[in-house]
Amino acid sequence: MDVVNNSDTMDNNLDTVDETTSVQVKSFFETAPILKDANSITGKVTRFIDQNSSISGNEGPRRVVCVTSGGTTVPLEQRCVRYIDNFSSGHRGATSTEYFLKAGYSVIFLYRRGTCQPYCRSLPDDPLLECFKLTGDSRIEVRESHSEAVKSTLSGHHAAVSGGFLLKLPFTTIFEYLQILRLIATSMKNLGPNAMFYLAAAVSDFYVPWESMAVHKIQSASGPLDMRLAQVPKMLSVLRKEWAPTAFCVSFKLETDTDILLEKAGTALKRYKMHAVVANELSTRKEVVILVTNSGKVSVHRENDRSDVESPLIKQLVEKHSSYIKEINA
Ligand code: 9Z3
Repeated sequence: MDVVNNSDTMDNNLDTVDETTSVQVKSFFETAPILKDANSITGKVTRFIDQNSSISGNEGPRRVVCVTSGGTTVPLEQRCVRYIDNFSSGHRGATSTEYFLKAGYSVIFLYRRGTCQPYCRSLPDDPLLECFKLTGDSRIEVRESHSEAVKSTLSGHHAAVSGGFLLKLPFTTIFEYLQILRLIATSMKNLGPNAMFYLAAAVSDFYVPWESMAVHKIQSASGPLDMRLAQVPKMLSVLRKEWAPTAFCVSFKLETDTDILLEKAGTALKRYKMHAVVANELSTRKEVVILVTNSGKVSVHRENDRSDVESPLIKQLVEKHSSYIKEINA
């Protein structure tokens, strides 16, 4: 595969997106396939934000976080038969959502269809088939062995959804993901510093632009496949500078080579003006992450192998978000 890898130019301007990124972003959205159900998604997001921003507690207006989760796909054909995917299970996003809800945040959970869902971690992979059984008189019963897991899933999920604190929005492709993220971000702009972005989704770096994509299934009879992938424009700087400039932004940096992880995380922090970057290595990502901010780097570990690294991580981020809100409002 011939990968087009335009090297990033360091963007030194604090307030505006550099010209090249701006052109790439514009072209990405102008040529992307139209987002299905855009009106319905906009309606859901607007209602959710209106309802939650009108709730006030001891610490001011209720905070709203957009948690992104799972991996984006890159279609290779417009009538898609094949696509490029990545490893992300959505565990990080789903688990973090539970801890944000527990900390009193409302959550817009932007997740890849079919990946992990909040409160469902303790359920078996096929809950309907394994958790339930049919009784002799055709009623459905929870199997004793799974009743605790089902109870905690139902009660957690019910409290969040029926309370109106959790909005779940699915995506599959990179085109859907970025269009919905933009829609959410521009709607969250009015929340000012009470908004947070927690960008845990594994977002494709390369894609096939819609207009240069084969319409029908690519034929194997033509021999080996040469394909040109363009670079996905760096949306983090646009999110930060244009879509929701006063929101608290946390991005993730994933590497498999620990020697370059912290350097790359530090660069992302500065280049995209993030408030925090969570650095993680593929094989240890459930045990330890490193929280990189302007005040330094802190390792965050899970307490034991039955606990979640997201618990101390979200605690620290909530504290940092509180300081940020105070600073902005001072
Ligand atoms: C992460 O680094 C997440 O922590 C994981 C979580 C994807 C590793 P799982 O879903 O894994 O629980 O299986 N997410 C961000 C990865 C990413 O695409 N980062 C971009 C980059 O590294 C910046 S936005 O360039």
